[in-house]
Amino acid sequence: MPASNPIGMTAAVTGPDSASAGAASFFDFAAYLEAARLQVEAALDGSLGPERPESLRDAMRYSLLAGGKRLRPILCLAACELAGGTREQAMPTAVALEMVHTMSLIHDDLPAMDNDDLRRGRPTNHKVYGEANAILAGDALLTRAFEMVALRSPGVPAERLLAVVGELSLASGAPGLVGGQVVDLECEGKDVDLETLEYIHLHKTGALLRACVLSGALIAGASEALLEALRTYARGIGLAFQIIDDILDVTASSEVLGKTAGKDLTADKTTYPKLLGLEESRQRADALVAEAKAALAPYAQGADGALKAAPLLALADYITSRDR
Ligand code: GRG
Repeated sequence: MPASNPIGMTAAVTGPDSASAGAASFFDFAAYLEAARLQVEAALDGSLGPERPESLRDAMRYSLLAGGKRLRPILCLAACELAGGTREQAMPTAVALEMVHTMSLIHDDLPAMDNDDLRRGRPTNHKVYGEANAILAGDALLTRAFEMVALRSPGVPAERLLAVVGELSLASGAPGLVGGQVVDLECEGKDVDLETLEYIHLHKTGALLRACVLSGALIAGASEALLEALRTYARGIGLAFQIIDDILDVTASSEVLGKTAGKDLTADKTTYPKLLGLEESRQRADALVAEAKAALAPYAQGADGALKAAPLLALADYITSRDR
């Protein structure tokens, strides 16, 4: 039974094994997503303390509270719950992940990088606050992210927080976002093969999505077996997410996307549709999502019959069905 959710996509309201488990296994993904999103929005709103000067606080808040799908924090919360933890335990880290993501969007939009005017349906940070302030707002969000984990995560054992700091560092730095961005910029205007394209996206986009699910699970003290399943899940959704992003860049409007559509073509970037065509790109995204979901099959149903992995399974489907 499809349901339209409040962020503009059609979600399947389904359990992970609805065919065999019957009506009791139905999971209302639209309701789940909206409730989690509202909790994340409230936590984000409360996360920026009395930053001084006010101009810095305004620039940080402008981008952090500009909307967006909040997919990364929701993935973190869902992974924590799958591993037996609570939303309260994971929320500071979920906020931290959205801060890192927002920082990367602010910096990506700068004239020295992708040079864009529109993000999340509004003028980009540097268009409103100037380039220097946009860089500094990004820097402040990045460092505040680590503060959220290290100093504002009550009730989580210190060694688990240390592991989360490790994942966040790997995802943000040269082994993740920064490395992927550098290769992406170096490849502009060049012919890029599928292997290099995959490298770019596993680092630029995939690394942070991986950190989201791993850190959520680490907070709850997940087993190595579950962490390994989540690494496979994250690889699948990370690449699928980017393939869909590439497809939407050519098929959706700037109005719906909230960012400039057709950007990859004008920046002469290699994309999945350019290498594989639209149809094969979509098939590849579907196959990656199927792989991601298969990795979580052993965790689909808890001993108590609860649909433990339902949110992560539905989030994987959402990645390919989203329209923005
Ligand atoms: C300074 C440490 C440091 C890193 C910056 C700029 C940069 C390095 C990396 C660029 C990373 C980047 C912008 C990747 C694109 C990821 C992507 C597909 C973003 C869109 O994500 P959505 O669709 O956006 O989830 P919303 O707005 O919904 O959150």
